[in-house]
Amino acid sequence: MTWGAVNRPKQGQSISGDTFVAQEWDNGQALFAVIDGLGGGEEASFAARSAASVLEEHPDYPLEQLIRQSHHALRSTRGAVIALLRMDGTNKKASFIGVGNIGIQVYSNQPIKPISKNGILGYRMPTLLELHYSYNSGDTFVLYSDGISGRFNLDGKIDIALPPQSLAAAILDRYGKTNDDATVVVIRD
Ligand SMILES: [Mn+2]
Repeated sequence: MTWGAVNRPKQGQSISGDTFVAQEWDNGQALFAVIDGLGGGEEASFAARSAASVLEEHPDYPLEQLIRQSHHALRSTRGAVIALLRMDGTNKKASFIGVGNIGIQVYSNQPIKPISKNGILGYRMPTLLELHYSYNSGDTFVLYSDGISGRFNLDGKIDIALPPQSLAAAILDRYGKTNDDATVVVIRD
């Protein structure tokens, strides 16, 4: 499994209200997330980091439990939206839960079209929907915050065969909005 990530604040800000999590283990398991704290600056960053801390402390917990625990941890914050992806590289299985507006695009011959439920960690929990997929060796998963234009997966101008870090940087470069924090995580396995 290889992955790459970029996260930059909106123009004129020094702190990004987005964050990401990327953790891998020797047994082929990995956990990835993109988290967008509501608003911007310090308080958004604090909210996003609070959710990231929950994931980093308990990366082995079931996805639903991680979402619920993050929801509780964010109750006195601005709130955040999240997309959470667990990969099992040994068995080529992926599971996904999204709450709120984080995008995911998967390049695969398998029909992998994860969707998120509307909601905000810390404020409004939707009925959680955990999705499970089998993927093929070499498939590419892209998680991105709403500081990235969703056009990137439609107009075919990005070479998705680029190595993950280069692909993440290319997506940010071409499709990043200057008026929002922007994060891209690319995983290939
Ligand atoms: Mn945003």
